[in-house]
Amino acid sequence: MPLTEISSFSVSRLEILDSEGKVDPSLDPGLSNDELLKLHRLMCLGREADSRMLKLQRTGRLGTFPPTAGQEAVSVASTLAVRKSDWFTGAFRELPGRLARGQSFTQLLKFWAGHEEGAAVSMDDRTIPDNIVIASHVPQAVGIAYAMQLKGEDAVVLNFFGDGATSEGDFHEGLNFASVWKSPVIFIIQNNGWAISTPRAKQTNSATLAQKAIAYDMPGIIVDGNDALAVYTAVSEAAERARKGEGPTLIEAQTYRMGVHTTADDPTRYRSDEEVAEWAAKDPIVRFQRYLEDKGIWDADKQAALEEEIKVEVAASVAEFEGMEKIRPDTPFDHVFENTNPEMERQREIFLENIRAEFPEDLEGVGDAKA
Ligand SMILES: Cc1ncc(C[n+]2csc(CCOP(=O)(O)OP(=O)(O)O)c2C)c(N)n1
Ligand SMILES: [Mg+2]
Repeated sequence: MPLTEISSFSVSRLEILDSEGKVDPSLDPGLSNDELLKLHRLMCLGREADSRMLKLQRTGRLGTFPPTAGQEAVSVASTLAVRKSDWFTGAFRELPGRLARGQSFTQLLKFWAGHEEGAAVSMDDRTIPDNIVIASHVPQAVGIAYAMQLKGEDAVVLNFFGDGATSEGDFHEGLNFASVWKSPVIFIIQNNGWAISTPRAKQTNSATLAQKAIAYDMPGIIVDGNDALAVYTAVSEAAERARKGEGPTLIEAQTYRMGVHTTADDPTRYRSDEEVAEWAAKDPIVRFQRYLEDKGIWDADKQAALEEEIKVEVAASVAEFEGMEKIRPDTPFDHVFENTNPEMERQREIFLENIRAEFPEDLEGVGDAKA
């Protein structure tokens, strides 16, 4: 009986802009100047919005949230590579992509302030709110894609999640069925090397995350996630395949979160200053800016003017957010079931007792709790 090789595989990595911002002309996706400047503006907007959120949280004006600085290229370039009629399903580190998608910063602030309106998106926008339960939105994204197939629409679904999510059963179940049904999903792993304090090496023994696509017989590719052009190219190709009925793609975007996991985390306890410095030198925005300068369409004065304009825009959203009516801290209890029940009310009362004891100011001027 011969030993026959049934399958073999390789995994490729795409980088178009190096860390100095030098482009490989043979791979340049050829975006127009307007498209390039829009991409840059949205990455800068994401960075400023994120930094304002951090200040709001540190001064007690916003709840816990997961900062996105360092990961702007993945979500913005992916979003711009698909159409408005496609779907956007993210985890919780896609603030810049959400802004690129057209969600208002005020609404996103409401979301992180625990205001239910922040999660009330119109289905016409095809942009699903943040998903905190790791990987549970992967099968949901496949379900949306399958529905698009049944309805005969050519819409594709962007589905973002982190490296840690690839260890969850939901990830594998989602990929399996997307491939069986040839559903139009683009799975994008934001591989930032860490799942809170768990490093990538302790997450999986696989040499790459992209190779997990092989088992499900779909294309898997690694991209430099801090290179907006590489992300744009990989997502455009995946979208084109999906629209032709050729099924899903898995993209491993290698990136780094420059800040804390969430505002409740202290990363100095588990990662080194050297590692952070190494990634700071690969900043996706600085790199893109150099590329634009080399093309002769950008300079330091234009950058300063853009940053000023964005600061004003972000400040206006913050002012709108801060002007909104104060919400009762127990409103989440209103939204668990259509009709409340004794157990829910018992838990609400325990919650309110704790608030009364520790944060009585949160109950001032918000009216009575709903019974
Ligand atoms: C099912 C589930 N388990 C645990 C958690 C707690 N948790 C929140 S974020 C996180 C790590 C996620 O890591 P990764 O998927 O790499 O995303 P990143 O935070 O790096 O963007 C964990 C374990 C959760 N939210 N959901
Ligand atoms: Mg991670």
